[in-house]
Amino acid sequence: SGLLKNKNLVVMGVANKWSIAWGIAKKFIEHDGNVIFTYLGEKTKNSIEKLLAAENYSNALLVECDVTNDEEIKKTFDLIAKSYPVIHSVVHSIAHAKKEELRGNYYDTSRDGFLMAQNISAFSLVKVTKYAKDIMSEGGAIVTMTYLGGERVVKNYNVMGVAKASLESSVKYLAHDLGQAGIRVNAISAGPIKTLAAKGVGDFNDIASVFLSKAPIRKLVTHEQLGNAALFLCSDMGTGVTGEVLHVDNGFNILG
Ligand code: 0WD
Repeated sequence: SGLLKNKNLVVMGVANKWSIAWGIAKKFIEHDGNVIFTYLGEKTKNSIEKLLAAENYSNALLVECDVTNDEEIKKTFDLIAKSYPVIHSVVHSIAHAKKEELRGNYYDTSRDGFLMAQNISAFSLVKVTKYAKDIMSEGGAIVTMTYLGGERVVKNYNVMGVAKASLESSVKYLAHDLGQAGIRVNAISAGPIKTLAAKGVGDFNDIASVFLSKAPIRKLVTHEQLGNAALFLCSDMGTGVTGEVLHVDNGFNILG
């Protein structure tokens, strides 16, 4: 049977069928997990409902959650607790920056653009963790999505790279906070994959073609591979792993 049998998992950040979060959710469903979705905006809710109907998984709980709003994050987990008094995992697959700041020079980043990227892409994990942990009474795993641009300079990634550095550091501090509660906190550092968010990054196609020609395994990573990594981290296979940034990037990060 599935590796997630009897586990309740919250997936945040499905926007459409290309979303990394959808690849992860499908894998969780395949492994018998009970998946709860949070979404931003009514349009997104409709598209998740369509995706779920196509998977014959129509009874999922869907909760609206704008992660810039503390009160809404709290309400989200209060509402989830009414149907699922215990959850075992949260997948945070959310990021946002101003499109015009994902190109050109980093020094041109605006103050509000910097704060917005940090707010949505990094701080949100902190608040989500704060409210999720209260219903993770059996322990479990929190997983977020990051990118190499948080460790090194990747052309055009700019303000989002700095937000990912903050996110990866938050993963370590949160892992430290919650280790004794049996809650593991990890990040998956994904190779470039064509999604709506990726389209916002300047010259994304160039980033993808350099990746294709140089990664030790000369392929783009797939949604399924990212789903499998999240499955590992969120299942009992992943016990012992916390505060980690797991690269699922066909080895690209080892190159100098
Ligand atoms: O190459 C890639 N696509 C990579 C993505 C490589 C490595 C990492 N990642 C990361 C992203 O930075 C992000 O953290 O993976 C995560 C998921 O991104 P994705 O699957 O590539 O993109 P997408 O399908 O657009 O999902 C991100 C979603 C938003 O979509 P839009 O396009 O509408 O901004 O994050 C959600 C939203 O659904 N989101 C929010 N959710 C709640 N509250 C908010 C918000 N304020 N803002 C954005």
